[in-house]
Amino acid sequence: MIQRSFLCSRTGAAAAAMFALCASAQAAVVDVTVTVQNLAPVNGISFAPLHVGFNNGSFDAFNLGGVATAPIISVAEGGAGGAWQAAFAAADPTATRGTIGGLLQPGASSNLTFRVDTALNPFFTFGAMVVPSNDFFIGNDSPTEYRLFDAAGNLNVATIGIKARDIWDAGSEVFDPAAAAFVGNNGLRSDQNSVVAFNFAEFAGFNGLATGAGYTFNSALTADSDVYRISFGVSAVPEPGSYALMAAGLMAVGFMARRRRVGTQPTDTTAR
Ligand SMILES: [Ca+2]
Ligand SMILES: [Ca+2]
Repeated sequence: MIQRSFLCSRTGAAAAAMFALCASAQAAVVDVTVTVQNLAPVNGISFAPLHVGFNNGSFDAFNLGGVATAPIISVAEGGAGGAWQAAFAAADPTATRGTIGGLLQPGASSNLTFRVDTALNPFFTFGAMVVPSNDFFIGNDSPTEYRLFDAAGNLNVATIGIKARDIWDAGSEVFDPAAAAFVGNNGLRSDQNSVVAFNFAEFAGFNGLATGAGYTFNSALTADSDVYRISFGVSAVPEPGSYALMAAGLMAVGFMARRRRVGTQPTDTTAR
């Protein structure tokens, strides 16, 4: 009787510990699939690859009304984003960063899955060049605008919808169809020396030009036009460590149960 209750409490404590460990691991780390969609009208704007970072909310790439600096210019002029990624890594070394897809034409979508620590990196920051343009981009001004995960690790934001009026002009390169990415010669660009502002009207200035993707551009945008959507899907991560711990716990429970069963048998007739 004493031995039985001892076994039960030990088994109960071990199980509780295992569940606590597994639960915390699942709450903190998840796989997040990010899907991006170009919702612009046919033959309208396309998007360069989307640069993203799951982060602690400390990296601020630009400000409305402020002079664009190298990180956001690397996104807005050409879309490569090298300086943006480097500055992000320097500001927030434990952020989970990446780049999704290639050139995203109207109607197209792409996705990529990231393993994210939701406690360490609850915020989401993004940036992509919009083409054709000299220096237009999409992105979040406030680094804490999109808190994807709450303290318990639950997904708070299912989608981020972007309209034409949300598109930024970096103010770093003069509007010039001859020098614009996707329709012109990038080598001809010249400095604008202005500030970051909202701007989608200039896209109409590219109407009728042949794009690098082969279609003839026609903006067809109004302020309310949906142009881009970012969607988030979360799935649990199987934790090898937790499984090993659980297996070890189950083996221990099985061993103790077997020992108890053997110990309660009056005689062992097969031993000899
Ligand atoms: Ca800002
Ligand atoms: Ca500009």
